Amino acid sequence: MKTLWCLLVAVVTIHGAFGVDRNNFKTCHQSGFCKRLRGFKPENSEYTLDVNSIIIDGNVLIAEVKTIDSESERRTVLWNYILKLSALEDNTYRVELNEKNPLYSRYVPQLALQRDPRPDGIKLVSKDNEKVVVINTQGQKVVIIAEPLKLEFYDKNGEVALVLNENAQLLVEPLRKKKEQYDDEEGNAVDGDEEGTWGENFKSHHDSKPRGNEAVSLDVSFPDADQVYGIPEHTDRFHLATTTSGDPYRLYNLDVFEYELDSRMAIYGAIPVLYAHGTKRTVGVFWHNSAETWVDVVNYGDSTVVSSLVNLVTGGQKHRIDTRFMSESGVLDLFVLLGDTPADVFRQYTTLTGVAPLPPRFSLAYHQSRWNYVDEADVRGVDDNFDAHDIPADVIWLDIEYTDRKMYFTWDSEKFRHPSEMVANLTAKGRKLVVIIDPHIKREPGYFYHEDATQNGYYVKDKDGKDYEGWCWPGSSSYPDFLNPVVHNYYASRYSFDKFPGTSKDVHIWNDMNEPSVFNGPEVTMPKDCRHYKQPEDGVEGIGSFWEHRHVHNEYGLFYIRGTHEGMLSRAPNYRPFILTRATFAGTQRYAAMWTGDNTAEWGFLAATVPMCISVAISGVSFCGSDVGGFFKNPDAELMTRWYQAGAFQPFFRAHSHIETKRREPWLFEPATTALLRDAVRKRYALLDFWYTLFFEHSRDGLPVMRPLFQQYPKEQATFTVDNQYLLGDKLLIRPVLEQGVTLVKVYLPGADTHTLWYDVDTYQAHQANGFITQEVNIAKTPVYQRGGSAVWRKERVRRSSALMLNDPYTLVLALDENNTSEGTLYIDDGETYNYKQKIYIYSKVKYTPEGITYTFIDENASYPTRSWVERIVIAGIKTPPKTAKLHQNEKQTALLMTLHKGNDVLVIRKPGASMAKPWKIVFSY
Ligand code: NBV
Repeated sequence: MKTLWCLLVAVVTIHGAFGVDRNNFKTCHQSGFCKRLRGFKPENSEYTLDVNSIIIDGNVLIAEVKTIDSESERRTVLWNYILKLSALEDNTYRVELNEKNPLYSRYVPQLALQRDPRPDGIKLVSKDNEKVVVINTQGQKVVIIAEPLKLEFYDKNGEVALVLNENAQLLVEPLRKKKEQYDDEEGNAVDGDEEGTWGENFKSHHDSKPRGNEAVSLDVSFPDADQVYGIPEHTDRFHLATTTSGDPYRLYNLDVFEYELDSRMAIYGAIPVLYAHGTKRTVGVFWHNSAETWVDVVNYGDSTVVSSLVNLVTGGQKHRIDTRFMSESGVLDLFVLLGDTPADVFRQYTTLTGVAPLPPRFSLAYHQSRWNYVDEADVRGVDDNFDAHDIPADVIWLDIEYTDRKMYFTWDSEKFRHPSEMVANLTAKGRKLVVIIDPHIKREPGYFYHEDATQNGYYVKDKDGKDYEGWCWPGSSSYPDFLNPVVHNYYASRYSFDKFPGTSKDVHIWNDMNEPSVFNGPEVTMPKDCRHYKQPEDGVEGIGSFWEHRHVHNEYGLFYIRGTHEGMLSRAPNYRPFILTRATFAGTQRYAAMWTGDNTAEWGFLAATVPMCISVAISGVSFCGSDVGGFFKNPDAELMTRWYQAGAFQPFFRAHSHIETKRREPWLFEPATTALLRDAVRKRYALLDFWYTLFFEHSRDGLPVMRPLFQQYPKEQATFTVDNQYLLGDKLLIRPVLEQGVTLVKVYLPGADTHTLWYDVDTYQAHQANGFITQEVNIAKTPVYQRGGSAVWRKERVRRSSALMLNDPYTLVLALDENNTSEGTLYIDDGETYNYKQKIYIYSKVKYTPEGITYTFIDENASYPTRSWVERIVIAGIKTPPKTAKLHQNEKQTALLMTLHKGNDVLVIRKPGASMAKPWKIVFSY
């Protein structure tokens, strides 16, 4: 039966109509709680605060909340809850609501937060029968209205910024025991509960729901907001759409075969953070929940929202957005990020969930992948061809076929007989290998992993407590329960060099299929009633002694990559690991980079890479990319070229393709196309140190590397909906060509009110920011602009890999602003170890004024013995060129040569020769 099913999948893959099979995935209507909760629209919320119960304990306000049957005259109390409001560092509040005496504990994600959030102070300002007012140390006020319960969060100007339960959609379904069944008049067994409470069906799958209904829901309103963003991963545009017609946005990690564009369907990742932005302020909410979640959005400014509704709710005011989170289970736990700028909220989110640690430098370079490089000779050929065609490359990837019949941590002994030699060949040129390791384990007698897992009970259990068996690449498979610390340790230990022979510190890891993907499971994933490890609690047995998969689903993939991370750190403690993951959740950034999964070689999918990656970037995961060229189907030369050009300016730059596509390494195209691909890759390498500096700064400030325009230009309304352009840091503006056959593109240049200049990086032509310009684009052109006022460091020498560039000289590009100044930063270290933690690095600032240029160390007590020096300085937009320039370094002075170019506004200082290991300055005279 299983073999037949697998064959069917293969046949559909090859011959079936292209596109997602929507029947495999639930609509809101087919998802019991989504249907139930969407229909829940009480006029008034039943939740009421007991003002007399309030206590303040440290930074937390604790109070009792009751649901009250308002219809009954005696105001019967239906259920008792505890509300907690905590004031946290960085202008953040946390709101938790749970039953006072729950039947079982409810699941709280274990890995999303980087640590226990740090407290801020809270002060009770006033309290009467109607409301309670508190403030944090920033003076930001929260008003809790008692009946019906409502929480208003104020901004620093004293205006309401965000309201919880304004629309009475707060709900925490009480946990209860199943009633005895009895027979109804027709003789059917019924339990007196609403249909579906104790079990649901989807297609041929039955979900046994042993705890019954346990959903949570809350509405969040954002007065004055123009747009909301976040809650990836979806293929929809960047600013979220009103969901009143159609389904809400769904967050449920799923392996969606041939996913479609412009969709609110769930795909591989789920990061439940949402931001609301308008010209007045930016705020955000982080819904701390790992269960299946749906999010509704109503933007009263959208033309699709009927005007009567606008009038009814907002009195005709169009700047307002209502949202609503609904989760199948878990605790109601919401973090409120009070901003008030976009950068503030993005940072507040990473203060909670962490930042990406400094990646190894090679991982920011170009990666070459394919499903599959078939054997060692193939890998060798690909590696050599990069050199033969003068195209830099840092990493070659091996997909699932390198293993012995999809048994991870093994090699196919025919095709990969000498993995160590293969790796050594790559590392000789400074290149690395990445191999795939998936979570599913082949149930193969004699396979050590399977044997160990079966004997020691490492697998996730099915609803009856037996090892769960699903179907995946290796055939019959089981799934280790990474929630169990013992399993986590076992899995991590598999990465030690003796246990995974053929690997070295230069072999890094790709974790795919970690949603988890189960071919024959409901919605291609694990049944929700599977059982996971739960830390034992005294006296708790039965249903309360394990977590169900439904509680932890969106966090499973994160548990997995955390194990990988741990394993790689233990195998080589001083080397920074690189991990790529497909499934994401809040906190993923602390362990891995992500990519957008199995896209298609079509223009729309190229365009989708920008909104998809900026959405995850503002949700903490800056290290994002897509399969360059498209995974399914064969790109033509133009699409391939545009994808390389776009990918060269996105954080994770990897070409990858499906096993059934034509081979498409860069040299397999016409020479003219190969030249364009080469050029795109070289552009990436020239900017590697710029990328590396951005990631270093992200590790310190938690801000996105790839930024939406509104982050830097928050008052400029036109930026709010731009999702075909973005910024790298605050310096480069990228407008990749995402359309077929165009010779002109429109580019929005922000910053008119501050007289910002944008310099075309290819020509140094300056544009005064003033909204849209039309840019000519031939097939070689990617519109990239450097902001006037910024300095960007480049390395122009072509090498085979980034490692060979380590000590290469720099070119400094200074783009001047209207005051004739510019500045920028640079981070330098060895690119691969943790020695930077011992202050072995350089973090420097370069500053240009008409008097001269200074290069100083920001972190004065850190240093790194770089052999790099300054080869060239380009000053764009210079109005009065100096007559002489003198370098001062190490108590020596050297006169420098300069040439003036292009309408006399580009000055080039030739071979200044300054060492980057020590501060220096250049002094001009006029
Ligand atoms: O491991 C094979 C593929 C991989 O190439 C791709 O990048 C992943 O997203 N994998 C999915 C499994 C199935 C693809 C149809």
